[in-house]
Amino acid sequence: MINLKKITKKGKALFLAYDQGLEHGPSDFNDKNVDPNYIIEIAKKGGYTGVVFQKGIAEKYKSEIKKSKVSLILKLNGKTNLVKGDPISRQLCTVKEAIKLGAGAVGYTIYIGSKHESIMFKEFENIQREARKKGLPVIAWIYPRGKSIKSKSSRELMAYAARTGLEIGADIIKIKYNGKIADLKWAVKNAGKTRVIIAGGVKKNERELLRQVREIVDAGAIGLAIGRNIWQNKKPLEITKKIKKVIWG
Ligand code: FBP
Repeated sequence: MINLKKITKKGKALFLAYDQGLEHGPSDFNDKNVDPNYIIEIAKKGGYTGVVFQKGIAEKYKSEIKKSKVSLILKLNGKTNLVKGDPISRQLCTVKEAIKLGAGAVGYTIYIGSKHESIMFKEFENIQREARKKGLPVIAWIYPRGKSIKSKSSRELMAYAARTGLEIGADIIKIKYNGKIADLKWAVKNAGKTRVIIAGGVKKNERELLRQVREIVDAGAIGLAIGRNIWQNKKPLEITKKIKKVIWG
């Protein structure tokens, strides 16, 4: 089994996700959170077990990330949201480069159901093999997307995403929660020994967010990789503290 100690605490995880500048564009940002240093500061002061960046930010802010002592999770692929149709996210960085940048884990997004999924599976295969050799954990963001998935239920898709992660050799999979705890429990079961974390999604009110975190923990997921709900919050450290209390007690 791969060692997840660098990116977990007592077996649980809280990652601060900040790849939205590429995935969504600057529309997610304001004057404060547009600055990667603001995110590094939250990750450090908030005691996050990892911070997710693309290669460019990891390079330009290398010394600040190192100083923060927060584990770097390097996203190895990405895309903008400007292209429409079945999504494909291609590799933008190698495992070797990630290690050079000090990464404690690497991440890769696969859009299952997209007509391009086989290309992403192929890239993931190479990344997973390379990461295994170096003892680096691999986190797969698995999002069902594309024309072909329209008729499938969210329960079926969530469990399929989780199971895919186990089948392809991910150490952790990041999936989206449909809001039904019974469905998430089933997805976690399908992931077997692969750990499950949940994406934050669009910013919601505090009560709703904390209720979801409670359910995520109760369903057996090990935590979250969350972005907008933290750095779009006016008091990111306060909300972080509340989330941590639910995860770690
Ligand atoms: P959020 O907590 O902000 O949703 O971030 C989680 C995340 O998985 C990011 O890593 C990624 O950029 C984004 O969500 C993908 O969102 P989308 O569903 O729009 O593709």
